[in-house]
Amino acid sequence: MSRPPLIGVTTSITVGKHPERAYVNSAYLAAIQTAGGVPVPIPPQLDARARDEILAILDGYLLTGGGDLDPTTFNEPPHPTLFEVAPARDGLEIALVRYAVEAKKPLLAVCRGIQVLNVARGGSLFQDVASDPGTDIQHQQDKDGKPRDEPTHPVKVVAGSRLAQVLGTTDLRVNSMHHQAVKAVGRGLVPVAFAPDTIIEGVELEDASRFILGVQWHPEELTERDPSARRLFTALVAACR
Ligand SMILES: [Mn+2]
Repeated sequence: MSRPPLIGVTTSITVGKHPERAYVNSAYLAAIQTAGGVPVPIPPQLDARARDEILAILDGYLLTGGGDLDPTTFNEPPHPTLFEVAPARDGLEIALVRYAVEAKKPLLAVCRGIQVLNVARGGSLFQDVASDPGTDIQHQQDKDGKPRDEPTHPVKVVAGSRLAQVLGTTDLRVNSMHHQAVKAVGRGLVPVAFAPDTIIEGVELEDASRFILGVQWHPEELTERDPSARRLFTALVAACR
């Protein structure tokens, strides 16, 4: 195509505030534009008709970070530490994953996004990593006042995976701002990156010809300092061409 790829970027929704708003961190929009794509924010307030119309026009998708998924999406009772649960957003993003898989369009899923990707494929989540499964790694570095763009724990990527190929490395240090994590892995997904405590930090679709990748860290905050973070976005845009 001659025009640059249009990349749908999912947005957060204000929970318990009035007026209700959709919003997205600028870092996602900057990362896509720097990589040559055109970001198109998708608000959770779209109805099914509007959602399907916009999804069909877009060339690829970026699932962004945010609050916790409603655990009813994976048939578990809610944990008391759940925050910013937004069923409208869950519904739109789960529909988006199913559409991307069926329509064979590229998808990069960041932080909450990897969790949505997993749940949309029938997987489940640890609802509060600190207590279940429990860990001595701080996966919520913001709680310690660490800046969002500062790497905090190592990740090992499976050699030969699509993710390793895209990142250009199997060893990296990542930032970490997640309350939850992938537990049971969803259908057709392969875990391909791990923190030292065995928490899953990356998944991809088994079908290696497809660009469906999820990472548990926030590469959009690391693009200035880490070439592997930039490569995730340039690879997404390239896969959409
Ligand atoms: Mn982490």
